Amino acid sequence: MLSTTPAAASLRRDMGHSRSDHPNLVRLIAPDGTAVGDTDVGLSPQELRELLRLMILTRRLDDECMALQRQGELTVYPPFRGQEAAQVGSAFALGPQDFVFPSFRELAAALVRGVDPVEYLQYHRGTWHGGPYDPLATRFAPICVPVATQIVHAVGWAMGAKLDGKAACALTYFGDGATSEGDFHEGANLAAVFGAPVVLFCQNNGWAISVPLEVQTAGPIFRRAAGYGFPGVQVDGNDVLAVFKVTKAAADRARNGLGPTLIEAMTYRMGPHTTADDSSRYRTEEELAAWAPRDPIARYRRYLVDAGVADQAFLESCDGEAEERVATIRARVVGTAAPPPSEMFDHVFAAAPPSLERQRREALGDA
Ligand SMILES: Cc1ncc(C[n+]2csc(CCOP(=O)(O)OP(=O)(O)O)c2C)c(N)n1
Ligand SMILES: [Mg+2]
Repeated sequence: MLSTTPAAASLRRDMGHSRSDHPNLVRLIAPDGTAVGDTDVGLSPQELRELLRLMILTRRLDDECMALQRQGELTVYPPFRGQEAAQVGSAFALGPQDFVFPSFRELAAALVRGVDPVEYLQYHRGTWHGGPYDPLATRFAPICVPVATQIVHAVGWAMGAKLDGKAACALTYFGDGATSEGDFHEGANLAAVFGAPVVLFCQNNGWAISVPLEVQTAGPIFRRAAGYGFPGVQVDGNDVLAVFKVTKAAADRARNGLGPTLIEAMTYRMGPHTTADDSSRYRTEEELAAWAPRDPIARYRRYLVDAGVADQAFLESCDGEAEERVATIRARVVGTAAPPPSEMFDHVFAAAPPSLERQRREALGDA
């Protein structure tokens, strides 16, 4: 396990998760809620409020999932606290015809896309493999734990969409750590050569389990796009409007036949890697404290209230709705029964070979 040494910490400042280090970072709302760019991104006041409502709801759900795991109702859970703007802003920018290829930390994006969170959470409850939601109906591919493999799935889907003449794009989520995998390179290169309509959306949350960014990657991730021959953009991943804007532009570009875009959303994982991880063993309280004031929800709430788009009554309704909806989700998750043990022998062979039949009889005790 790697720790953050003083040298690594100073490198971290140089590589930076802060704006001064990256003058090209796209940011429309500063951490204190003031507008620093053109915040007219083409959304109506109702849609602007919807972004906040979704971030409040998904954070409340994320908290509940942590509690459900601690109570033994989920086996393991990877929280996304801190990454709400990156996921909500990007998923909100897609059209119904587009297809999302997630990693394993995108419950917020799933909810925005209309995936039933109870069906999604069956994966983490261990009651079904891969999530029983219908990927075709929701246009949200199954949760993908093998790091970076979803990138090549997305590129393949996008190449197919292009061959079929569909005006649709794929968007794939992956982390900073995933960009060290061959699948990232292979997917990006293939997408470029074939002009595949795909958005490569990297949530750079600073860590790949206990490996900090500066030990993982020596240069800014978004700059790699230039080497493949397509645009790369770095965005403040905790600024929901900026994320929406760059993702919408990348998706429009892809659907218009102009090929891929790499988006690097600078964000931070406020929780542990998963419920099986103790992040206090490898990162400091100071680092967490430095990210707290950059919270994506507090910043956007402040902006909307100051702009007169949201009022106290709206904020209270968001909290109330989140409580209610999450209570229903909890009850349905807890009420999901384990499948019968016999199911582990199903779904592999159309006609089970004798050896499997024998194992089935031994395991289930039926002759
Ligand atoms: C191919 C592969 N190697 C290793 C792992 C173990 N693993 C799971 S998540 C993870 C780190 C991923 O980091 P990053 O891509 O930054 O995503 P994040 O967890 O920060 O969202 C690793 C190494 C895995 N699941 N798949
Ligand atoms: Mg990461």
